Amino acid sequence: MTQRWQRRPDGSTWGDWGDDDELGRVNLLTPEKVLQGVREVEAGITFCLSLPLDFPGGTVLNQRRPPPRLAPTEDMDGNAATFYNVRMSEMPDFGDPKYVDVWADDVVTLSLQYSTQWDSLAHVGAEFDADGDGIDEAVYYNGYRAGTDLVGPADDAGGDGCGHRSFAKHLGLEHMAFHGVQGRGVLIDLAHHLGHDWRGVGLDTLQEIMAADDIVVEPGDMVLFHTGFATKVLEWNREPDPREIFTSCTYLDARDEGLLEWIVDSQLSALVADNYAVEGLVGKDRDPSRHSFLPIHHLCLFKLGVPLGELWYLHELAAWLREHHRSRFLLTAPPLRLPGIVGSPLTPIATV
Ligand code: UVW
Repeated sequence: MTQRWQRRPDGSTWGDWGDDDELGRVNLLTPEKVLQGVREVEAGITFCLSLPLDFPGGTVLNQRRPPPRLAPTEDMDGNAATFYNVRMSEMPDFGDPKYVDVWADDVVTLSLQYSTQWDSLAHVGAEFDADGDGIDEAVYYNGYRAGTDLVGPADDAGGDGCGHRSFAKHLGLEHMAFHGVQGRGVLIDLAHHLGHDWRGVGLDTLQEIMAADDIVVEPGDMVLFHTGFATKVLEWNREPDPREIFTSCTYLDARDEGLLEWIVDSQLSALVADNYAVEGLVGKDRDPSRHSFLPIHHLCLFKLGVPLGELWYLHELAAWLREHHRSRFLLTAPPLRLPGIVGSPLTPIATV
């Protein structure tokens, strides 16, 4: 065990699960929490909580994240193999015409946070004086260091000898994948109560909605906010309206201190929404002090160790739960077990 910090951020969970912990509040997904989720299964109906991964379409939402490019694999000469029509007899060293097989193989270039995704604890860190020398350094959850534990092409240690040019030596999503992301999900239906106008939701409104729908969040629950944004993304059919995509539906109001305290106190294990970033990108901030651009990312990923789910698709699940006067379900949502990844596409499943 190596303690990587002398000072931890106020209100953080650093060290609570050990000096080498890389899971944060995912540790609260215990066997008992899985059983609590399983006990919510009554009808045996499943809901896919992912958008098709080539949505939202284009790069309007984020110019750094292009849509996936799917292609056939190349043959041994570097030519794109004929998709669906590669016969064994045409493959090098397998030219025996007695084989009947035809083959399809493909490859994708995928921005891991293009669509339905998990953000890992390696996604957002902060400049913070963790070693107590009076100078801020770039650190992540539990004191893991940029340049040492999370390396990029500019670092001497960049690359892992396996062709990865930038990766999380620590805090990557493979740890969550191996732990297994399963437990009780709780859906809070903002869209039903607030409609589709672009507005922030603070603690008062959240508590009113939770009281109206009889929702209780307990430690370890994974909390999902339905805003209706992903439903609009589907309606735009890969051609999102460049103005509406930034001004539709609700988001969590990160400037509401009470809401941030609720995230801390509720001990939720994961925070998920069907919108772009859980919180809003609300434009120029007049506060001149040094602070986080996205306070909920800072609180969850950097301080608490709470993974964020974004652009999940919650439309049918929300409708079914409302019809049956329920808010809880079994959620199964592992990321890819690809070592070193900062974000991951996934196909979460809700079982009711
Ligand atoms: C933004 O890019 C704003 O959010 P995220 O990286 O969490 O998707």
